[in-house]
Amino acid sequence: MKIVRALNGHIEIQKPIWIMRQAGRYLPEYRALRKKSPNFMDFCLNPEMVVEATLQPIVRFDFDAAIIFSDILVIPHFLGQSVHFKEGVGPILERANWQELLQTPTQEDIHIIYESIKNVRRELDSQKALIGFVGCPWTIASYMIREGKTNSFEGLVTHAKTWPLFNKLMDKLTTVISDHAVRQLRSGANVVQLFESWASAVPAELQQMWLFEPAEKIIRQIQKQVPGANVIYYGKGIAGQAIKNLQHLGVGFGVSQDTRLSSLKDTSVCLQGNLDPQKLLDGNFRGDVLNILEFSKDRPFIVNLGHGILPETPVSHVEGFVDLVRSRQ
Ligand code: 1CP
Repeated sequence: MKIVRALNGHIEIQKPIWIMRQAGRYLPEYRALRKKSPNFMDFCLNPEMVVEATLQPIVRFDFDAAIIFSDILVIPHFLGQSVHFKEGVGPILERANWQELLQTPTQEDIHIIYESIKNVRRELDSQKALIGFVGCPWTIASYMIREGKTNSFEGLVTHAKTWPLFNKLMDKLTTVISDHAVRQLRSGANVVQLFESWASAVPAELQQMWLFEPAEKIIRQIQKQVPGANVIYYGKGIAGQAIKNLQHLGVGFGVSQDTRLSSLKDTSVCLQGNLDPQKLLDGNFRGDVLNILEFSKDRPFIVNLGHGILPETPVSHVEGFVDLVRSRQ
């Protein structure tokens, strides 16, 4: 598996490629499938639909990896905080009974996700990696503590600092997220990606406590339970600091479009990403892709976007992107 080899420091001439959020909103076949299950959480917990949605981008683009169709917010769902997805607004999480939530274990129905992983692994070409994923504690907590308010991040950090049970919630999330990652790997995922999508909302003086300490605990727990596990840490907007703080753990790092690859030229870790999703949408991505390929030619690297693909992206642009990467021998 090319992606696993890259994560283990191997320099591939033709770089492996997959796209964050590749199994979703921009694909017509996904939208057709999704219509059959109006409730998004039901869709995530329907093993047949999950297998189909996971494999759709592989059938179409022959990516080097499939990412299991799920969501980072299955964790609050299985901790008993109900999650709704409102079209045009995003996820809305209801007010929870926090004392109870902090004391109860994750509902066992979460095993449906592990069944789906087993089923995908059986159907997927053996040369292609299956990626499992989790959201990191801060990113998940930032949705949980908004309790029904919509997607404004204004005042979130102050809210978190003054929220009486915030540290307890972060500890609980660290434990259940580690467990979710381990169980995905044990079910057949070859790689696990940690998404810290809202990392840049955290002020510098809180990065250690809210981002890097929980991430280190999760990664160490994964490595203890699954020796040799392949892990990618994606912290949007903070790749440089993440590498400084976590590189001793031997994981790969996602790089969002707001970080210049040249600022990371001295690192030897496996990097992933960096193409601006807006450029893929607009179709003016050729120069940037060539720069990424030039930067990565002597290092372990996974071609990807810097963040998730935008829903309006034309399928033909994705084809052009893949062809360009594969045309480099
Ligand atoms: O109606 C729909 O189809 C709902 C849209 C959707 C989809 C397709 C949501 C709601 N989640 C997903 C799937 C999803 N989410 C995947 C599956 C595989 C894939 O798409 O390839 C993954 C990896 C995620 C991860 C995720 N969910 C993140 C982290 C990654 C990132 O892009 O930063 C975050 C922050 C979420 C929260 C979330 N879930 C859904 C929405 C609308 C949101 C808010 C962020 C956003 O607008 O995407």
